[in-house]
Amino acid sequence: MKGYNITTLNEFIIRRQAHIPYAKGELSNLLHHIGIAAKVVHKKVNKAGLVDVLGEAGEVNVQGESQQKLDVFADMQFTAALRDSGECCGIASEENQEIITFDDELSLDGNYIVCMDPLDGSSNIDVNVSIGTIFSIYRRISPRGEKAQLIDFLQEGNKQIAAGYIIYGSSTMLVYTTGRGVNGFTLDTGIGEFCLSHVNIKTPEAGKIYSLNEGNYNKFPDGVKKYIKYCQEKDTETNRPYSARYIGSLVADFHRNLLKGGIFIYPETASAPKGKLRLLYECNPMAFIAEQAGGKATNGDVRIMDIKPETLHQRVPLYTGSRKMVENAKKFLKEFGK
Ligand code: P6P
Repeated sequence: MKGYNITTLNEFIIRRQAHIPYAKGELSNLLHHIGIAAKVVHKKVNKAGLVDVLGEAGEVNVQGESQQKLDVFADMQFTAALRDSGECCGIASEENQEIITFDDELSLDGNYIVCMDPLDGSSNIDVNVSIGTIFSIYRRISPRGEKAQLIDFLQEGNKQIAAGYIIYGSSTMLVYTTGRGVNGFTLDTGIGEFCLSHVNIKTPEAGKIYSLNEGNYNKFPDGVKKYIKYCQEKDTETNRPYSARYIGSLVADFHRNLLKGGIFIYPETASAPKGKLRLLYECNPMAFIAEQAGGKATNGDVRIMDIKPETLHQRVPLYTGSRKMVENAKKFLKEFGK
């Protein structure tokens, strides 16, 4: 009999594995290593103001964005943890132009690949705003024992085996799904464990929050402009006006809406016809979580997870969150134009 009533991430993963026939613990081991890297990055993020990890690393990443030192640190930590797991044969990261293949014997036999944004929202690091790590896990398509190939990474989001994020905020939480619901774990720094804190998260069917960067208003499609005005109109029957909430850190905006209900939108704009967010390691994992929590995720036309990726860093528009709000926003796009 345990002397405490907490369930740690590892206990939860192993307990869930017991329900999966023929599960050999490979995915469990991979998720365990992601948890380890998350704790290491948490420690560094929490000290960001104290140690010399603030400011730019002087490099720029494939997106042309200046790499903050914590970006580089997080990329290194998650890459090392995924390699150490022996279950992952390669990764696609926001911080690297090409895929990274792990060529040691154990990893070559790894059954999984991971797409990740090691530190999303990094422009918020030095102003102490919540940031996050996002990951998406697939079974490889290429033969085990050989190097991972690009085809392993260009799979539709509906092929994801698992997806999740870590939010480094007022507390550090790891939220993930393996297709059997969404669960959240809060890091208890006293014992160094992620402890189950949000069981079987379901996002409200409708909410009162809309999240998008209204600074881009003039560049939005008419359907988005009309939807924003709809959100701002007074109508007590439909709980409007909604509240505008936008942190500028996808993980933070998504997590708030997941728990409270709401819609997050990063649409195409005149200057960014495909939007800004990346399909493989931002939109697909968030879409998997949103749908598993009862919400939706679309590019304005089709389900995010049905989009066939063409390139690693492909961008797509994203409308995600409460089912009724996403469906309503789509109606505005259909009627007034994307
Ligand atoms: P904007 C952070 O750089 C990010 O990739 C996401 O985390 C966030 O949702 C988005 O960009 C914010 O973009 O153009 O509103 O600053």
